[in-house]
Amino acid sequence: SVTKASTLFTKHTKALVWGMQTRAVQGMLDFDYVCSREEPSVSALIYPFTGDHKQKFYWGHKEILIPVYKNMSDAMRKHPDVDVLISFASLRSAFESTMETMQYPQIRTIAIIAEGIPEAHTRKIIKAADEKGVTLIGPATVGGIKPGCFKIGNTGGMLDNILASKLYRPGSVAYVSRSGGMSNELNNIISRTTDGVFEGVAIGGDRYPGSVFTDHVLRYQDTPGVKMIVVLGEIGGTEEYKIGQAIKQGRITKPVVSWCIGTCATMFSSEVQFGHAGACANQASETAVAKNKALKEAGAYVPKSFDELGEIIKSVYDDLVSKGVIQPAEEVPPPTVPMDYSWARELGLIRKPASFMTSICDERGQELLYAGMPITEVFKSEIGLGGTLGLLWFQRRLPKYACQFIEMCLMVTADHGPAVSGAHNTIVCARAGKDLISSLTSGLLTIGDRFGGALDAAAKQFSHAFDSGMLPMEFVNKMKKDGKLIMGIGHRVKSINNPDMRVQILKDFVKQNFPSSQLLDYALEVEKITTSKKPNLILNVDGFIGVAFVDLLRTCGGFTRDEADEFVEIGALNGIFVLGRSMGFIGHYLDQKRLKQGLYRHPWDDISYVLPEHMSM
Ligand code: Q5B
Repeated sequence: SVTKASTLFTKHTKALVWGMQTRAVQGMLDFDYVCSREEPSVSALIYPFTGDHKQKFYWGHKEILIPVYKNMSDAMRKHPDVDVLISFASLRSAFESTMETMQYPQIRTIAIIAEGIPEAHTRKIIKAADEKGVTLIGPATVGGIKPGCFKIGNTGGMLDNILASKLYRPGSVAYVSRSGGMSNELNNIISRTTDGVFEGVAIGGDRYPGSVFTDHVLRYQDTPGVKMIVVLGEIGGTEEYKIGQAIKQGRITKPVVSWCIGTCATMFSSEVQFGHAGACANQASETAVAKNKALKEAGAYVPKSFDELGEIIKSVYDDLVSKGVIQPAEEVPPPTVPMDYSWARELGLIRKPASFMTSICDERGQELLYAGMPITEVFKSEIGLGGTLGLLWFQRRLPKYACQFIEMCLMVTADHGPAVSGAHNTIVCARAGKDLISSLTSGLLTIGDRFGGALDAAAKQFSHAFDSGMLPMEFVNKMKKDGKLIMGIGHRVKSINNPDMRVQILKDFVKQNFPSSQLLDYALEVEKITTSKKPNLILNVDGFIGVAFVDLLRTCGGFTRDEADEFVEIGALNGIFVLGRSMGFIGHYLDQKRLKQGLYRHPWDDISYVLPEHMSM
């Protein structure tokens, strides 16, 4: 097999990342930045599921674009200086993509993050890597870190962790562990007890890791910057014995502090499989206790328990400092990396005025809330459409009769035939080939003072007159004097001789259920006066709903007087007609489509052309 590199990473290492792991890549770039690297360590991403494009990342304060390639060949060709590939491929695609990676001689190190790759595949990958002199880190690992130089993916955790463990500059202690999680703990312990980490690799917990403890320990032995080595082994396998042998043979001369996790396995009567696939002792020699003993006998510094690991590391380090082997470097503060907005917000470090406010609905949590009421509760308490409208429009859980009244209003306003302005427009629009939304809105846009949109104005005019103590007759006379129409009075086809049953139905309900109908009663007195003048000047459906709604808001007990007035003021009531009649307009649209009605053209004989006479000059 070809000799593998002993230095895997430098300040100039460039990597390709396989997989769209944008958070991990940003973590690597932030690490690079605090290490004062001149250039980002990630040259490009490979992602076979989208076309070639560029992805935005931060480099310190600046935004940069990093290319994403669909094909590995393009990435390799365009970035010949890359010698590391970090593979976030899934356990299903990792084999194929890693084998493909090894076809490119420029790649000297591959980190494989995926867990659960079939062992047969891993063994084939290892064989190919040995033949080609490629160093593997993983599978089933976060990877590794070389402070001041390079970080694989998510190793070392978030930036605050990197800073706390001083991983932005090299120390003198190199470590190798199986577990990625424990490598974070080692970063922490080593940074507290020594001048810091020189390099750390987590080889992964599989039975067949791509590189083994000895590979890295020997590299560290041959690396001048490394002054002491920490090995965090675990139950399962016999790799740790090879380190013991290398110490005995004098191949490893640097102090080795070592501990094998899993000594508690002796407390169990049967074999214990720990978290990692390889963490199981199949024979006595594979137990953590046996391996710790052997390493101690070989000359490694072995604590009595994991708790003492930090103390031993410290005493070995202090000894090296006192002998002058290690001369701790002066601390240089790292450059500041701006914190991500979302993270800073989560930590409560920043605040910003929101661009908009909302108070009716919250969809962010596990369950949708309507005015604070979970959607399951909306259904459980059977508040219906009226109750839902009460929550979303009025932010109140309205009494049952109020919910019923709202639903009745929606039902009576749902349609009034094809001849009314709005339905006519919807029909014409549908017949011109337009879609549902265009046809619906074309109908809705006709709703106004004269047609269907008189609810708010009626509510305001009648309540203003009533509240100011005007007698019904005084009100009618004043409106006439001012030359104003009374909103909610009058109908094109309905009259006292042809009463509007919709209004009658609502009236019966209000009389039976509302605690008070003062404004309605006032409006009915006005109606008596107007109909005495002309029989079609009835309190129409708009006017009825308008005044009855004022009674409802004022007397249902859910609103203060100011709140009730505010809803009228801001125009909530026309919404009832708009919502109800939308049902009808949609019905007319569908009807026209179903009846396959062609383009409508108004007949000439129904148009009176009243152009000015042609004038000759
Ligand atoms: N006069 C509704 O008018 C209509 C008067 C009035 C004092 C009044 C008219 C009006 C106020 C707005 C209103 C909602 C345009 C109506 C609706 C939904 C619908 C529709 C449907 C559905 C009808 C004749 C004479 C004149 C006028 C006087 C009329 N209204 N005086 N106050 N309010 N009302 N809109 O029949 O002396 O002869 O000059 O604007 O409430 O839209 O089904 O069709 O469900 O779809 O065209 O129900 O009342 O009468 O304008 O020719 O007036 O009565 O001053 O007096 P008409 P006009 P004079 S419900």
